[in-house]
Amino acid sequence: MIHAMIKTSAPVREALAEGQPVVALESTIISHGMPYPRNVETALSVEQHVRDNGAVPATIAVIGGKPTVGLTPDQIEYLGREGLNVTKVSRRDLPSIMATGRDGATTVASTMILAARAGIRVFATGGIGGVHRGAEDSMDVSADLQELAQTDVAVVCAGAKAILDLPKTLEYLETHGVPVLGFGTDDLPGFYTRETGLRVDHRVESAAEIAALLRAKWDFGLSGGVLVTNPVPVEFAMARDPIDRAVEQALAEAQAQGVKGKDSTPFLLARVTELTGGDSLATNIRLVENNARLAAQIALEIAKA
Ligand code: PSU
Ligand code: MN
Repeated sequence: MIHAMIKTSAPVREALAEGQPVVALESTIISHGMPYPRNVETALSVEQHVRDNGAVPATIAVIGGKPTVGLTPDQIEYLGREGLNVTKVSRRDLPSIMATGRDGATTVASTMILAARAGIRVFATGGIGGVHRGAEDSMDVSADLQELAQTDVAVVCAGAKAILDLPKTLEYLETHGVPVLGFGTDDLPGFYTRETGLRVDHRVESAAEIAALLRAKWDFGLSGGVLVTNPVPVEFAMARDPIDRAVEQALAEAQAQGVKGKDSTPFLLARVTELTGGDSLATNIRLVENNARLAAQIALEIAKA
């Protein structure tokens, strides 16, 4: 069941062997998504939220070339401290990092790949990558979307940041047959904000309902992922104006500095965090914890069946 090339931690291995609920967590959010030391604190707190809700956390990365499912606190601290010095690893980067025995932080795409090969079906993060604004010229579409199209993992997120072209992101997911669920909402959440004015495909009200949909999809052989969007709790949501302004400025700076390719998302994330001050980081942390909670509940429902 677990791919022979994957290294698992003892708690994750035991949970999987016993059919206990496990939730995958990514590591690019640690190295490239938040500043040190809040990134490390958040990663550890998110793991604790998974445990408090009855599941086993499996933070995922490539360590010394080994796809690793279940990091130690020391490994999380290392990835967080190194930050941008750690290689950001998406699907296309996995072979070289593995073959050369290096370390890498996994994106949503590569975390899905490792989770699936370990037999984990539920994954919590903050925001996914998507179709970038101006993609009609740059063709910058995150590999996260293509992974959702093909890998059998449910990804719980708070939507996607407005650094992206959200209508095009939804179109891409529709084309590739990826269901976009709204947890207690008809409106696609916008990461820092609860609403975007765009509609999700299907509203769901409980973890049990989500698990039933996942079973229907996978039992029927409809391969690929599901995007579960979970709005940030009201008390932590931000107003749209300051976020929109920060996003516009960050995008203008990226263009002026010629930032592109895999550097684009980390650059935009860091600039939006800097421009909006501590507020947006606090929101970011709370929404990932909130997603960890829901993911654990979904994993529990799947394990029951
Ligand atoms: N969006 C966020 N925070 C993040 C990311 C995206 O709000 O940390 C990270 C995730 O790891 C995601 C990756 O998979 O950026 C997408 O990068 P790219 O657009 O280069 O595929
Ligand atoms: Mn890209």
